[in-house]
Amino acid sequence: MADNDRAPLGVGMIGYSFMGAAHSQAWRTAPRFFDLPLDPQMRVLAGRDPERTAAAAHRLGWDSTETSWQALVARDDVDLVDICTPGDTHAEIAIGALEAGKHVLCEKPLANSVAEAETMVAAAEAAEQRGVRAMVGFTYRRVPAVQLARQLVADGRIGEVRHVRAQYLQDWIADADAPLSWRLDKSKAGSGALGDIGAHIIDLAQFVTGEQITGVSGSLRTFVTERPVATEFAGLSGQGGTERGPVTVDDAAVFLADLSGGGVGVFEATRFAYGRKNAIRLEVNGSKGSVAFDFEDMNVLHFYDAADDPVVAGFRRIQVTEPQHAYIGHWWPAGHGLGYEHAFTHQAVDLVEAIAAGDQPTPTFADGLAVQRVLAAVELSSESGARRVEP
Ligand code: SOE
Repeated sequence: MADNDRAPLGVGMIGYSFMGAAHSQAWRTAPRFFDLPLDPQMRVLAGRDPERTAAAAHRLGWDSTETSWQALVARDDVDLVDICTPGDTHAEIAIGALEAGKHVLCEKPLANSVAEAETMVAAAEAAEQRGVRAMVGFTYRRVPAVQLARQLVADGRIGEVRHVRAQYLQDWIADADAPLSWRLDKSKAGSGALGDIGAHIIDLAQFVTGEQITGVSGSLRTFVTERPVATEFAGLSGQGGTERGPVTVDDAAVFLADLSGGGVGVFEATRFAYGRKNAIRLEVNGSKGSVAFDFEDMNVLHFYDAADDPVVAGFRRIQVTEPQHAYIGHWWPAGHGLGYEHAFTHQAVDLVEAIAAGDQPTPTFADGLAVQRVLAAVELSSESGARRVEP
C-alpha cells in the first residue's frame, strides 16, 4: 500500500537477472531508509517467459507481471520504467517509455552505438519539456567514497588534474571453458569489457575530475574466440554444453586518454585478470595531491595532501562512514560500512527526489551519450590503428 501522505510512484521493471535483482533491492529499501517525497510502488515486472517472470516477481517483490515491455509501458499504474535488459533493447524501450510519458531509468551503457544513444538523448530532451525525466545507471558514482573524491577535486584539494589511472578488473571468463552469455555477443551487448565495465571507469573518471575525455588511443583484445554454448546461465556464471559458438566482443580494452583540463589518463578494462573479481581502481594525481579509490575496499578513500609536513606526509586512509559523508547518515553508525547494493539504493533515492522536485536527475542520457562517444572512439582507434581519435 502507498504511504498515505506521499503520492505513489508506480515502478515497472523490465528484466530480472543480475541488474534486475540489484534494482529490485534498491526499490525495496529506498523508501525504508530514506524519507522520500514520493512512495515507490513495485507494481510490475516484465519478462518474456511467464513462469520464470512470475517466480522472479515473487522472489524480488513485484506485485504483478507482464510478458512484454510494451504491455508494461502501456499500464496506467506505471509512472517510471526501469530498464534492466541487455543493451540491444535499451533504445526501443527507453524511447517507447518516454514517448508514453513515463520516467526512465536505463542500465549502462546507455546503448550499443552512438547513433542509438543520440536517438535516446533526443527522446529524453523532448520528454523533459513535458516534465518526464531520464537517468542512466552509472551506480558507482553513488558510492560515498567516490562522492568524497569528487568533492575533494572540486574543492581544489589536489589542484590541477595531471593523471587519471583507472582500472576495472574481473576474471569471470578467464577460464576458456566458461560458457557464452549475452555479454559475449556483440549483437546483444554492443561490445565486451569495453562497454560493460570500461563504461563505468570512463564515467567515474569524468565524474570525479569534472573533466571530459577529449581524445583516446586504444587497443581491444579477444583472447578466447569461441566457447561452449550455455545450457544454463545466471548473473555471471553458467554451465556449457558440447555445442560451441563464437565470441564476438572484446575480452579486454586498454586505452590512453587526453583530459579536457590538460591531463592524461590510462584506462584498463578486462575480464581476464585472474584473482580480481570486481576490482575498480581510480587514482587521480593533481598538482597539489592525489585521491585513490579501490572498490575492493569501497568504504575507504585515500587522500594525499602535498602540503603536509614531509615528516608525517602520506596517503590518509579515510573511512568514508561518517554521517557527514554522502548518504551514510541514512544507514549505519560510523565504521560499519556499505556494500555494492547500496549504490543502487542511492540511485533510486536520487531519481525519486529529482522527479518530485522537477529537476533533471544525473547522470543524464546526454552523460550516457558522452560515454558512448568515448567507447566508439576507442573501438575506432583499435580498429584503425589511429594514434588519437576524438570522441
Ligand atoms: C558485469 O561486468 C557487471 O555485472 C556489470 O555489467 C555491472 O555494471 C557491474 O556493476 C558489475 O559487473
